[in-house]
Amino acid sequence: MTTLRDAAADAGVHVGAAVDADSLRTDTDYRETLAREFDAVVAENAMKWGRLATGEGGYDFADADDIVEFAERHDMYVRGHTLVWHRMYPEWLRPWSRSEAEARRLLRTHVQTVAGRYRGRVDAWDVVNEAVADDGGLRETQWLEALGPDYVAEAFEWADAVSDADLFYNDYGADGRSEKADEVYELVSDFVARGVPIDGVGLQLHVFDEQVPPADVAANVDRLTDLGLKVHVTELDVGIGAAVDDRAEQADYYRDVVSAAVDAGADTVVTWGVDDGQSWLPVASGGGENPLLFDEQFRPKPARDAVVDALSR
Ligand code: 9MR
Repeated sequence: MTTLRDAAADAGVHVGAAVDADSLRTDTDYRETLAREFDAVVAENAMKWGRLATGEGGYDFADADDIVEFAERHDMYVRGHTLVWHRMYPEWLRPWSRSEAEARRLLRTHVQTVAGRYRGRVDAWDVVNEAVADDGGLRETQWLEALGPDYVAEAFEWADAVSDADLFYNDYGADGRSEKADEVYELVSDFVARGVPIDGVGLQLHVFDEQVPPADVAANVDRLTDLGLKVHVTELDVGIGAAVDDRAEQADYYRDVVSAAVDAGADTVVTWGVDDGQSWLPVASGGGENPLLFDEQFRPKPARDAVVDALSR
């Protein structure tokens, strides 16, 4: 049977999954499915600041290291997620209670500690995640408030100084044609024009309220690659009962959207989890369920075969 991994290798792309360090340690099916079917990983949570931090200035890299070591043992491409985000950061940080200089020093030190530690081992970093607001402009975050609008570009400069990974801007709701997709396009076009060291854009592609037309994804990938940027689909999942009605429709959508993205030049496709038993989707949003390529028993679903098809054409 052709695995996802085989099909991706033939297509010259990576196919990955977001992983959880505990499952990797404790669940044999999880480990075997991941190693057999995927050639790329991203830590679903283990590289977020709030998970890494042990106290002011302290770090515990055990979970993140386990994921990277697993990837190395199985010859996998590693996406790092994420250095700068407005969520899941340590409670003690309180950027709003700091001077601008102190907030900048703390954020820069964090970016450089983590990106520096994994130099040569993480292949692509989501340097900044979800900095664009849903209704336009930059999202009002603690970082915008503390540092001003240049913090996004600064983060890329800081990461570039210590890392040889490809540096990505990653966001949701910017996958196809939307005002937010245009905002992200403007942001990264400006970075390219100004020589900010950005290498790519991550389109999350969580599909749980309505389908993003594959042709729109292709058009977006096209215009981003025309800027000279790489494009990764970074967090793909497709909720049944919301965006699609059943497994067959889910498979069709996976096939169409993956082939549209890859044909337009996306070179990595990552699903936000391995199996339906462990997805953020049902709990977090109510926007459908069972969104991934393997069921709770790690049996391949029609969607998995559809992605093999999409990559084999
Ligand atoms: O799936 C992740 C969930 O387990 C975490 O509780 C949550 C907060 O850290 O983040 C989820 O992953 C998000 C990702 O980091 C960024 N894009 C949206 C993802 C789903 O919410």
